[in-house]
Amino acid sequence: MADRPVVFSGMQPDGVLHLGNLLGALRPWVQEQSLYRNYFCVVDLHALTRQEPRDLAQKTREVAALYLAAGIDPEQSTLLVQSHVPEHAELAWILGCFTPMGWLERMTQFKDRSRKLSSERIGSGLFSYPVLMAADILLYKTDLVPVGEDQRQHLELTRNLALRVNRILGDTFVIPRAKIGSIGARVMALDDPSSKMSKSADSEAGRIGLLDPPDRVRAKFRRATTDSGTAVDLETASPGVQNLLEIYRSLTGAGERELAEVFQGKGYGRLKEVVADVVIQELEPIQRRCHDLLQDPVALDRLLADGAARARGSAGATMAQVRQRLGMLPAR
Ligand code: ATP
Ligand code: LTN
Repeated sequence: MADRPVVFSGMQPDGVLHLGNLLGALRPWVQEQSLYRNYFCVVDLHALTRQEPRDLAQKTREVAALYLAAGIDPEQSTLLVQSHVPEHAELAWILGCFTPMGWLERMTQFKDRSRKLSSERIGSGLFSYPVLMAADILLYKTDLVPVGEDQRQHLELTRNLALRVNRILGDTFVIPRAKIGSIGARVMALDDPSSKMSKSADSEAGRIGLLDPPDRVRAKFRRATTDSGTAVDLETASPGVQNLLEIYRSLTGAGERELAEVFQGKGYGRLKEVVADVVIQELEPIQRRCHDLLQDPVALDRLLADGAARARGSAGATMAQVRQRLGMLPAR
């Protein structure tokens, strides 16, 4: 067990998880969890950067329940809440002292988000968000970080930061690698295939919530943006149609030839129905299990407490090493 590569990943409890989160991250985590020593985190401190932490405790439980419902096995993987392991925030402060402002200024996610807010509403936490993410990853000497395509730039910053600190302090951190799938790593919004499906977008119509009932899923797919064409291949179809085909491929494992066999000449109305069907079929058992898990919050909290205790073992060891290399006076 100890010699398996370490995997770390997380999601913010700032809304209901959606199909993009499932296909880009959660499903790949589940599919490969037996190969690695895994830490799957609910990153509640990151969610504070949205500055409207409504129902944080409830949403934290809900994300944890969805991890489990989708197939994360707490025997095989450590499931933790970020704020239960204070070493995350401590290492983030230290790493922040070694992070050039210019690196953070280049982050496209920061630029996108801050463009939408007045400067009074941009907390410095939003700016240093990637430093906390680097701390999450480096704390566990992580080898691999399975994420969606949108996180590639944050991972690059994490690697550069680890290299920089290793140069200053001597070899301390493992240099992690992003693990981004070839299908499902960028699910687009159903109502606007030029932007990714997102928890925080204003329009509900663009995302399929993992807890959406079947009729809502079907209605959203019916209204999905397509066009008046007939192409059902991944090269020439319009972005909205390609997105539907990608979702289908990700859930069924169908190859490009099969896409043509299933959908050629059927019209986009039929494509939407079939994709809605496979999505509903995928979500049904997840929703059932999630509902059951949320019936017993005490058991869920206990499981999260176990996860935090396990995580603190590794996190504490890394922090002891970091403090010693920085020359901090040990507390007696
Ligand atoms: P927001 O859009 O509000 O920032 P989010 O939906 O991106 O939120 P996160 O908690 O930031 O949610 O992301 C959790 C994981 O899901 C990350 O690994 C991220 O890369 C992945 N992910 C998010 N959106 C998509 C998407 N549309 N397609 C594929 N993967 C995604
Ligand atoms: N920034 C990530 C969430 C996140 C994360 C992490 C992902 C926070 N810490 C560590 C992987 C590893 C996002 O998806 N928006």
